[in-house]
Amino acid sequence: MATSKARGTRTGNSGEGGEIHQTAAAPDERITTNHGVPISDNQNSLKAGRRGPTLLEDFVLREKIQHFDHERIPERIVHARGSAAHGFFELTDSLAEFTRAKILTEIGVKTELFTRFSTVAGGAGSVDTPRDVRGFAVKFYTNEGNWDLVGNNIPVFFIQDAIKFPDLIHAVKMEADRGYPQAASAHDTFWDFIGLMPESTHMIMWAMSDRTIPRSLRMIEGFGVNTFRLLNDKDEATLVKFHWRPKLGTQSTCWDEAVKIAGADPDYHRRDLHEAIAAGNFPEWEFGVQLLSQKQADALPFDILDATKVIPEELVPIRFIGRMVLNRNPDNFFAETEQVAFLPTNMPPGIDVSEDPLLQGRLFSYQDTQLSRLGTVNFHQIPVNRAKGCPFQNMQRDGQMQTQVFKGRANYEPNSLSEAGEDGGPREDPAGGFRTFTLPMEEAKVRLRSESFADHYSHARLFFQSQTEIEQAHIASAFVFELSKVSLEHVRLRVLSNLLNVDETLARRVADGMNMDLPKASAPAVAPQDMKASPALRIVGKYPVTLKGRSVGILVSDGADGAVIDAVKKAVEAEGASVKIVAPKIGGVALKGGARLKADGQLAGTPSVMFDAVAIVVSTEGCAALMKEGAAIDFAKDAFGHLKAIGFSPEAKPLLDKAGVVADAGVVSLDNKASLFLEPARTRQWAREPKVRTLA
Ligand code: HDE
Repeated sequence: MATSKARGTRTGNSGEGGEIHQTAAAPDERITTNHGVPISDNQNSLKAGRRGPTLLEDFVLREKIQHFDHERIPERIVHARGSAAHGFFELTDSLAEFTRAKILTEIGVKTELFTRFSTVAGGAGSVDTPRDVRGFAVKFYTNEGNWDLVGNNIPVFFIQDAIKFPDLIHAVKMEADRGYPQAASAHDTFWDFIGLMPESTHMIMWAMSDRTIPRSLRMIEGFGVNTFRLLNDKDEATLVKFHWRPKLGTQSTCWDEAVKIAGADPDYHRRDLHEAIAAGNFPEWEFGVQLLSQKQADALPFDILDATKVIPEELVPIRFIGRMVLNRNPDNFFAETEQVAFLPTNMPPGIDVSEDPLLQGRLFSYQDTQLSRLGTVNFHQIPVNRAKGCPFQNMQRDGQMQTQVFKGRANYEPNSLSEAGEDGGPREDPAGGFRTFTLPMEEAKVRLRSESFADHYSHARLFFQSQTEIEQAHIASAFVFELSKVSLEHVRLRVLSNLLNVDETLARRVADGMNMDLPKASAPAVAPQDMKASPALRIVGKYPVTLKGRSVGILVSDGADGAVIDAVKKAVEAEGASVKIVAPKIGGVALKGGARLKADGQLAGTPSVMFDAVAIVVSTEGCAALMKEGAAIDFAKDAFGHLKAIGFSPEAKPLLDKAGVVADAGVVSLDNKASLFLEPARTRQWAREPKVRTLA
């Protein structure tokens, strides 16, 4: 047990109250009950005799245990697993023509923010790398009130109307009777729902793409998904879609790699974000908008109120107007990451919603869910949720966990108390307050879906046909993987019959991958149209070829050449990547010449899936020893299978041979120059893929 004489703690549970080193601690240092009573012994409960039963009287014990018993709050029904950081937003280009929201008009002003990334389907303790959509929620603490932009890393959604959300989520989560699978869409009920809901086809194409197995939270795009409105001083409206673009580019893992990371490091993304920020490598995103007038929107061949549709950048370009930098880790996971409550209804004056029926449902849901999660209407007073940079004041009073102490009698409005010299409290601000767009409407009240929402396949086709060959193969293979976990044959057939409306070759590849005959195409509500391909929808070829923000692992052994290790390390770090030394034992190795090299990770717990590229620098004897270690063989084999660059000292060759690594442009001897390894290390070796796996 740790002891601290300065703090006057005891040496242990020695009975008789233990030995007291120092009788008094300074009042601001001593541990107290929740009500401030100083505690003399935090090691022993109060007992009737040294070996006797514990007494009910022990309020110190009861308070501590009772608080602990109530430590958990209900996890989010969706997006339960999340990681977050503080940062700032800075505007670089003003939208004053379109909006009166100061955050979008005041160039150079830095606005504090808190951003939480999440997976959707798994529980709070689930792993970071399942195939899943990632949440991308940003709370800007603007000086006109909080603005919460609660988006995803995919620009479209599964459903068109909020009334289907509980069904979608029930279908994707663990199956109701058996309680599994956790954090996985590869099961009967999810695909049953997808097959029966053709409107989900576009989103499912994205979900089966590599976007849902990101390399890092620092490397995902973000989208507001729903269409919003900007309102200027004259209350004129412009329709808007919001975008986040990572400075490091959008990067993904291989599926096999994601599966292995789940075992090797369930907290892979959380750790990566935390470590990058702690090291001062602050992740950054560009913020962009697609702006369009109602007239432009009306001319599009799809309805911008339908969240299953994407507005191709080639049609309406993104105007980049600012940046977000995440530069501070949370101090306390629960207080901040867990208690943060995002509300799509949080918008400063000048930003407004559209009639998107998905968004309309969200306007109710988030406030409602916070009541069950945080248990009180006063959740806005929790520090991470509290508006900063502007007051929040109104006539709402009382309620559980009220922390404000209001003065005076003014708890209603209007009042004339100020005429009697009392404080009358805050008033409406017709000029500067939030105003809703005046939307002309005169229609029958109906429970119907707009016919303009009926085309379920054109955008799915657009997405698939805009992908590179590599990405198309990954999409087809992801369908095969997921559907092969579906035990109900009629469900697989229904999905295939829908896919036929997207792209016949895709449907055939998926059917072949399952060794099934193709059924007839399902009858679409509206015949799909071919659209002009949108290369912006790709990942491959779009991300920068760089080592910046990446990580390289160097596997070493006793007797390895320190100069080679050093050269690789220096070259890699000069490109902005981090290096970790992996050794058979955590104490490190004795290099050639006797110098010791410390290890950052032990081989069995630090497989190559943790890195973007690897180097293997060993001695002849070291290599012989490693060839008896399954973990060392897997290190090389997986790096090769996951299309990573492998730099090696000539002594490592037998290990590479045993691991089945064959020569190609990404397998580089470090004999000549360490820097030769850099070029392949900056990207994945896509050309190798057909050699290491059969894709659909
Ligand atoms: Fe959410 N969503 N959602 N969602 N959502 C929640 O709110 C909901 C949707 C998104 O890090 C919940 O505070 C409905 C689209 C993110 O805390 C809940 C519908 C998009 C997060 C809720 C949607 C999102 C949530 C659960 C269909 C992308 C995590 C906990 C109408 C634009 C925020 C909570 C965080 C969380 C409801 C659809 C993004 C239940 C009813 C579309 C990033 O209120």
